[in-house]
Amino acid sequence: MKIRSAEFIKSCVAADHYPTERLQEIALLGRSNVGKSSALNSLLNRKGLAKVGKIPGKTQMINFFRIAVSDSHVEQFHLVDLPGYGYAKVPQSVRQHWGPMVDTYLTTRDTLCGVMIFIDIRRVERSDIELMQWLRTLTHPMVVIATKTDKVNAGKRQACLTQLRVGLSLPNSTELLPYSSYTHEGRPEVVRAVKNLLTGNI
Ligand SMILES: Nc1nc2c(ncn2[C@@H]2O[C@H](COP(=O)(O)OP(=O)(O)OP(=O)(O)O)[C@@H](O)[C@H]2O)c(=O)[nH]1
Ligand SMILES: [Mg+2]
Repeated sequence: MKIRSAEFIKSCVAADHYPTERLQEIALLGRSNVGKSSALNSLLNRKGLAKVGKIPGKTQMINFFRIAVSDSHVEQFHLVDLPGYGYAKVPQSVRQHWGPMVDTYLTTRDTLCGVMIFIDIRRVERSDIELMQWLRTLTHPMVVIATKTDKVNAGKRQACLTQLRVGLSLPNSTELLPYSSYTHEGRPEVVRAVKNLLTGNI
């Protein structure tokens, strides 16, 4: 699946502002600062398309991107970059707003065909476990991405992935893909997973 173009469409907080264009959507979910926006850019090979930040809480709205690809099964789709959850330093007032915003998106958006959940390969936190428990009740097709693999020695990767699978109680049927936005490690596998979500093969 070759990326032909990738463009930002709009940022939204409320459902009545979501794009009306009915393309299939894949949402990127995960803790603040785990690297969702960076992954979106690196997967698409577009630096700066989604805003990235050193300080958690960079993405504060629901950001829609239109992606066009060369592929026999898929032409266009949306990637949706969501604000992160679970970072204590984000003010309570802001966190209270994000919850319902993301919840509304995930529970009402009928073009949503899958979610990519980003977890730091180095640790599973309580907020990750809570997110997974809640997502299971929504039954969206999902893949889990273990991010920032460049932070872990190659020799320790497998142990970290096993720990992550156990920590999240992930069944073997749920894909767990290692990825680094810095080195692009795991890119072909993640792109394949995106295609599988779009074509209903996950
Ligand atoms: N080492 C390493 N750092 C990364 C990687 N991906 C992202 N980062 C860094 O992690 C920080 C957060 O990245 P973002 O992409 O903004 O994270 P986010 O999940 O979108 O965060 P929110 O928008 O706050 O939810 C930035 O300083 C990135 O440079 C990675 O694969 N490896
Ligand atoms: Mg972000």
